[in-house]
Amino acid sequence: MRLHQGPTSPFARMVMVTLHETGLLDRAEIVTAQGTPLDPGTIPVAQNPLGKIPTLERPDGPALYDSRVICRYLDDLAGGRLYPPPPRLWETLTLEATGHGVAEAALAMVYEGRVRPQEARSDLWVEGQWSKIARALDAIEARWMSHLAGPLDLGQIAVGCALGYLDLRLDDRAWRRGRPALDAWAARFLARPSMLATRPVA
Ligand SMILES: N[C@@H](CCC(=O)N[C@@H](CS)C(=O)NCC(=O)O)C(=O)O
Repeated sequence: MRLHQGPTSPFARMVMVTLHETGLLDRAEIVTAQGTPLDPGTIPVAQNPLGKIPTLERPDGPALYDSRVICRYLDDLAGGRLYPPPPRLWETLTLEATGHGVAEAALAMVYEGRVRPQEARSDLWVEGQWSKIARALDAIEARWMSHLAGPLDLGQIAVGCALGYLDLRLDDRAWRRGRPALDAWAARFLARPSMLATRPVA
């Protein structure tokens, strides 16, 4: 397998953490790729026409994307420990989607400041993205702490990687303020060996 990924991408990190947690890291060649919506750069568009990382090339089938598909594929290869059976599965997938939504909104804020042409930037739109993140983190603090305390799954990995991305790129927003339970969980989760091994390098 060949994984195209980027050292600061929260979505690529979800896949890298899954490789660590499933013990499959040795089976994947890790290739660094970089691109933006304005220029796909070294992202393999022949394998992923959306021009995004992560993308996983497989020896025995078409390339896989996006990160949710890749994580599920890797977990299946490893025996299926990180997606529990229903009914808990529905919680896991919803929490995973919440982590993705936070990462997507954060990436949109970062692209607005770094990639979108100056004259097209909108503070109002950036604040709209932050509102999504703030609401999602409040919901996790209020309703998801017992799930986060349970056995490791892709919901936890997605939330952990999304929070790591907020620390990396939107530290000034101080997401921990007013969310003590999530703060305490993140402190423990970010110290997992798989999270330490995949810390983003800016
Ligand atoms: N939903 C996708 C999102 C992937 C994504 O947006 N990756 C970013 C890097 S963090 C990217 O490739 N950006 C380039 C682009 O959007 O053109 C996933 O989960 O894999």
